[in-house]
Amino acid sequence: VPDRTEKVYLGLGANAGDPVEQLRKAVAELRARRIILEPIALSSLYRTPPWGGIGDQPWFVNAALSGATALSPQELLAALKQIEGDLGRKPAPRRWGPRPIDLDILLFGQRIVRTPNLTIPHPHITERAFALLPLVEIEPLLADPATGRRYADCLAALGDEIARIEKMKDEL
Ligand code: A4P
Ligand code: MG
Repeated sequence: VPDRTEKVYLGLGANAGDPVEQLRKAVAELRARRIILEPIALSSLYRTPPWGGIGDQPWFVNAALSGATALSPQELLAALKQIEGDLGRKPAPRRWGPRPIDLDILLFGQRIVRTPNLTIPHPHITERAFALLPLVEIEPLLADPATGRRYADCLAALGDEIARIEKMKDEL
């Protein structure tokens, strides 16, 4: 085990191909490539309606995980993009189109990162029930490092959005 690791939280999503299988493969690759190290916590899988005015497209399967990493934020982003590509994701023809896998860095320790290609905490996290619900499941007391606001409170404020999300019987 490397002597310097940080705890990170990733959001996983897919709405093309076999989403559950894609998410399982992504987790297997994160482990096999030692991008995410034990202790790893996995959320349930959730079926979620498309968010963000992305038009008529399939529902997503979303999940979250936490684990340790020895990588820097930029190295982690590059490693996630590598896995996305290896799992068949093409550079998107349009923004927010259907994707076989989407791996987002939700949180990286307590760090706040604002660079042109990387924003942590993830920019839309507090508005997205599909990201918050699995995140709060694995870490109920987690708070936003920038504002101190609890993610559980952000989620409660989204109200009716939560009701549309379905917890799945399948697991990661
Ligand atoms: N980037 C910046 N910050 C981050 C970060 N914290 N983690 C940059 C990961 N990437 C980050 O992302 C575009 C660029 O964002 C990356 O190249 C990276 O440099 P992308 O995943 O390649 O493209 P995208 O996903 O099409 O765009 P974007 O804006 O990241 O979309 P999101 O936020 O990923 O949202 N509805 C439901 N129900 N479930 C979903 O999972 N996902 C989206 C896409 C929309 N609606 C959804 C879902
Ligand atoms: Mg993304």
